[in-house]
Amino acid sequence: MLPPETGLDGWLRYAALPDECAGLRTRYSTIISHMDSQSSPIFTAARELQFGLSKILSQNVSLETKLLGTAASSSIVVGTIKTFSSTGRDIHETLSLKEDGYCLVCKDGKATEIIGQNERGALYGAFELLRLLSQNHPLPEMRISNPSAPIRWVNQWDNLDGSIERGYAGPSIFFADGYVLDDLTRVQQYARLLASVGLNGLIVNNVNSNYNLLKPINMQGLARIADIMRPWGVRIGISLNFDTPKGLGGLQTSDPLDPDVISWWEDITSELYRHVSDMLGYLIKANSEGQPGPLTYGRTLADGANMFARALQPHGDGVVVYRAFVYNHHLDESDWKNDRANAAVEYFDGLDTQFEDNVIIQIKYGPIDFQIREPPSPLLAHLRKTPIILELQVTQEYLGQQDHVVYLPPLWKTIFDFDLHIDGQQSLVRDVVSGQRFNWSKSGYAAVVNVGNDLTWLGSHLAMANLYAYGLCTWDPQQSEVDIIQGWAQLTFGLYKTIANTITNIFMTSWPTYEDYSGNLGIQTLCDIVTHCHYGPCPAAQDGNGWGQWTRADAHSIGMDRTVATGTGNAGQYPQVVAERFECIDTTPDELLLWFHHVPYTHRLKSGKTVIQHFYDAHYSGACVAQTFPQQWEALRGLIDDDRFDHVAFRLRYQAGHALVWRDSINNFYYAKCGIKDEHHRVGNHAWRIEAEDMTLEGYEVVPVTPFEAASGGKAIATMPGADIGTAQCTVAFPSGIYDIAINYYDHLGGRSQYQIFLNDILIGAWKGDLEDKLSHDFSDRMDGHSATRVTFNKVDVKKGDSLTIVGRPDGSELAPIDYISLLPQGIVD
Ligand code: GCW
Repeated sequence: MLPPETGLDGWLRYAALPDECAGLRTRYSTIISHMDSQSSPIFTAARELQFGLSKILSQNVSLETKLLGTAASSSIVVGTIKTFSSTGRDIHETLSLKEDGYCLVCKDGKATEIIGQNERGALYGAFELLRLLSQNHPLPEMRISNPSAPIRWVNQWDNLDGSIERGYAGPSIFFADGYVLDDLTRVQQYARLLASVGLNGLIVNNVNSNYNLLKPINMQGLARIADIMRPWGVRIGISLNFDTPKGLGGLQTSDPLDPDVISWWEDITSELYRHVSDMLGYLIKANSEGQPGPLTYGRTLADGANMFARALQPHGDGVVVYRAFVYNHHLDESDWKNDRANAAVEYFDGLDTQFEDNVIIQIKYGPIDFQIREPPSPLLAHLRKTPIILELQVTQEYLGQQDHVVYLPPLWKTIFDFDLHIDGQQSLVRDVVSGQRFNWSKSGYAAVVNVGNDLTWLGSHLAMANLYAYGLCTWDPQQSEVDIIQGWAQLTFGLYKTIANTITNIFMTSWPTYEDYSGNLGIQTLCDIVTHCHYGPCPAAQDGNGWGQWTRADAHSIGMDRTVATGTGNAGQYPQVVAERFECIDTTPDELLLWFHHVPYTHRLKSGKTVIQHFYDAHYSGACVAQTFPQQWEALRGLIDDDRFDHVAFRLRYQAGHALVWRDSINNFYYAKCGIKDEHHRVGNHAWRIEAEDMTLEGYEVVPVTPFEAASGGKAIATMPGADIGTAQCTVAFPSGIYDIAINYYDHLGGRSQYQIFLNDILIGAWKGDLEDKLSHDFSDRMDGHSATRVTFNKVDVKKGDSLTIVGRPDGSELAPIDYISLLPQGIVD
């Protein structure tokens, strides 16, 4: 049996190569580091190589620090262009290296050389060598590798109290109870993971920032974080609250043009640089979702950004990253012209030339908010002088919160590869972001990652693929997403072909599958945005509020009219070629139809299907594909350790059940709205289902569920007030046979109910409503689309006339709620 693994090392496990492979590799004797300072990434690289070789090849290699002209062929030499040239080495091959790039030279009969353009580059080259060895790949005679963009950062939305906004993996590894943690071991391990995939910056705290971060004791804490991350080439920056001068400084105002405010920020900035001499700078969320900002004081966004920019300028290369996520969340839906998607361009238009040189605008990939599918933000096409950072999410806020597997690079690529046709010229988003299109020297990527102190980092082993892929995509956005997964799967789980193939199959279908059952044709992820959970289905939540994530669904039609001719004009915010494509229904791709157009449910897509039939079909096929994930995963049993196998298997089974909850909720909701039947008679017809409310109840009562579509038939059962047990019984009316028995129930916060199911008097299964202890997503405290879930007992021999009984024991406010039972003949999904 393979030893259990926690996931803590992520893809850096350095599993030993099988003897027959390891025996054929070079025997290394010495690693020569050109630097001996503990804080130098070169020294880190050398130590990582020493550690990696001891594990991958079981070779004990000595580490020396010296500057030598020639080294033995069994050595690995690590340094920078500068250190190599100082040894007299002719470094002509490195001419094309860009910031953070590296040159890896593995010539037969010569020492292996890792030549970084800078110290970080040397570290990235060392990780590349270790990746190649771990995967037993041949080593290149010479590989020059450069990142696509200088900024490759992560953002953490960690709060000082230790919670993490949109984090699904436990509390913060940085903060607790208002302060920076004393023990920063996990921070160091995080820096190692980030560096291993070429990520070079981290914003440590939530963009909804707390001004106590700037208290002296926390500045000392920030210094400790920076010190721990520096040897890994990861620099830190912080998010600021615009009102800190008032809130912490005791000033009367935080007006960015007020001289006292300006000098307050200058002083604070100097103080911060005394603690963190290489600070990246500031990330600012202002005038967004209730946060204060320059508009609060009648100033422009540029006034606000420039105040910080000027405070940073005396201290080196610090930048202000100003988020474009500025919008009014009290928009009036009754006005057909209102559109949150217009906000960024409206707020930032005209400001392009007004920003100081060290201001960068951080733009979420889509115009709204990390939805399952969005077109690129139109603001990406509006800035020429001011560089940008493209904001992605690794944490799966709207995409299943790590409890549904969604491999994100295929989604990201729809943005990277999109041609914005700016000024009539080819302008791929990735070329704008890299700085190439407008000759920016500082631009790039940021992803909200939100790792927590769970040993898996993100709450699920599979979700780590997205962090790994994020690093590789920012290095080279054209890299094949399949190659990325295969590399990740091998490094994370081992070299068997079945592992890489199975994971590739699941991953490459995961995003389209999630789109199929969560929100089609550009309608957005139809999750609950009103309770802020952003998890389970609740299509009604999109409309009737000021958040502006509207679908405008009524009894006849659906979609946002974003055309210039009759709608919000959003299509017109794109450069002409793109604007014309989105303005016209015929040239708008089906997958974004409802993003740009309001159409009847009977509108025919290019596929020939109507919109409503596409909804029904996609939900059925998506939920069906999700059922195959746990089955496919079975192929890995015994090939990987049981702990990680079981952890993933449990989540994939959960996902398969929740995909059915999604399917039925969305289909029931739209069927109720438009009354158009499913051509295939599936929606509302469940031949193998027994509704709990139709069973004989004792201690249980029938209760309505809100939203109605989150329950089969709109109703469920819950134990009666005061009852400590309830039973629901029925007589099986289906033909005798072998059935999978699935029970749909609700598992919410407030208690851990217990359940048993009996066939006649024989116990065939028992379970607990304790998913809150096992899964990572945000839970609600009631019966709804978040809490609806399923447990299945396979292959039960059932006779017609048998008695089926569920016994539920409530706990706290969780009243052992049950929705329905399905008796599924083999091969039937419902
Ligand atoms: O979509 C919203 C999230 C908020 C987040 C905000 C943002 C940090 O639901 O939790 O706040 O985006 O990006 O600022």
